[in-house]
Amino acid sequence: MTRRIVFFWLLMAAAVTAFGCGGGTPPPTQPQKPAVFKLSGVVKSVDTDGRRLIVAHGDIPGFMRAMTMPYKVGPSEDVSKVTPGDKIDANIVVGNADAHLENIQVTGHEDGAEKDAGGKTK
Ligand SMILES: [Cu+2]
Repeated sequence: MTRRIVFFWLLMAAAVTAFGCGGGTPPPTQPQKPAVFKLSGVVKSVDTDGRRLIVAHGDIPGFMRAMTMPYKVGPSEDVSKVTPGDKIDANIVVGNADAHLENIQVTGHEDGAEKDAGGKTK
């Protein structure tokens, strides 16, 4: 064991002593802060009941290359406003176990039709 590691464990022991440890229960593990990436793409299909979109998206720097793949939709999103062919911007929120889309904004349609904020074709 290096001196640095011994010092680390001494610090940990001191912290446990200082803050107490609730009768030996381990401290709660801190949930990892989710990473958020920006997605722009075209919706290929919508699974309203399963709350999933298949999206053909461009490169997402630091996350993945351009590809077509399914994404879960976050609980606060209105899936019904999205239809196949919509162009969307969204955040991909990547947690420990999965990823989902939030802040889905329909920015247009691949046929060029504009949509209003409610997702209806103008
Ligand atoms: Cu992908």
